[in-house]
Amino acid sequence: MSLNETGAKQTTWWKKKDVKQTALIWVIVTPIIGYVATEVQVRSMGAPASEIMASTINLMRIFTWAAAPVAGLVFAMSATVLLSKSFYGDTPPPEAEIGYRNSPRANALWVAVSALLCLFALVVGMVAVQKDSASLTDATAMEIKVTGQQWVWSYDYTGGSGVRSDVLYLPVNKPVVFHVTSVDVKHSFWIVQMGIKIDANPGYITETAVTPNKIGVFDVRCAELCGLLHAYMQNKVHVVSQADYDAWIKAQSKLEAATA
Ligand SMILES: [Cu+2]
Repeated sequence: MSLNETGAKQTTWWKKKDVKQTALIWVIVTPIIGYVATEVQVRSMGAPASEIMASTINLMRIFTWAAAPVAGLVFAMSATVLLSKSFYGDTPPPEAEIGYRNSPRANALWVAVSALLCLFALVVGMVAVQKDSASLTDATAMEIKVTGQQWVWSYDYTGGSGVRSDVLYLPVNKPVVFHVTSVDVKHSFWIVQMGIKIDANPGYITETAVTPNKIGVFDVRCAELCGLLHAYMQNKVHVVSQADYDAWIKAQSKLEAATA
């Protein structure tokens, strides 16, 4: 207890009922927000099919858990105010007079914590981007040209085969660089479970790279609203063994020779 300037007894700030209530709500909602937000994001995209996706999911978890206490505090303060500060009298309540009092210490703390969180997100994010873009310069990578057009993706396999297809086949554990472009409007090439996404712009070639590390069938989507049938602009990527991939390329080349 301490005395304020009018001589009345004043409770220490952290012993006040509002503060205790806010702290309690904060402690309860923070883990709920963190858990629900990470799990909803992670599960909606399926199991990772590349190292990049695994590290992206990891990054999403870290960022979401770092942000959860901030969201929790905003929620707790709002809930406290909404639940216990309603007033129905004709005249303003006495505490309305002291409602807006600036606290330099609280401001300083808020700025410092925000700055630290931003710095943390920046550094951790830049390290992840650096790591992910390393595969772009891999000399052993195979190269595929990706073309977006309303509303289909097509793939040209370089390396002399001359094969063009509207499904993507990739050998497992082999780095691949995509050269992405569009013939009409802007699209965005996105392999969901491999965690890569890059704009497909008419007149430009953008590049992204990945090493698929799991055999299976995964989703390719367009991630840029590109017209009426945008939602249907999707197909599959089949990740297969090197032998199956070679057989598929061979079969496709024969097919194209026969129809030429
Ligand atoms: Cu599109």
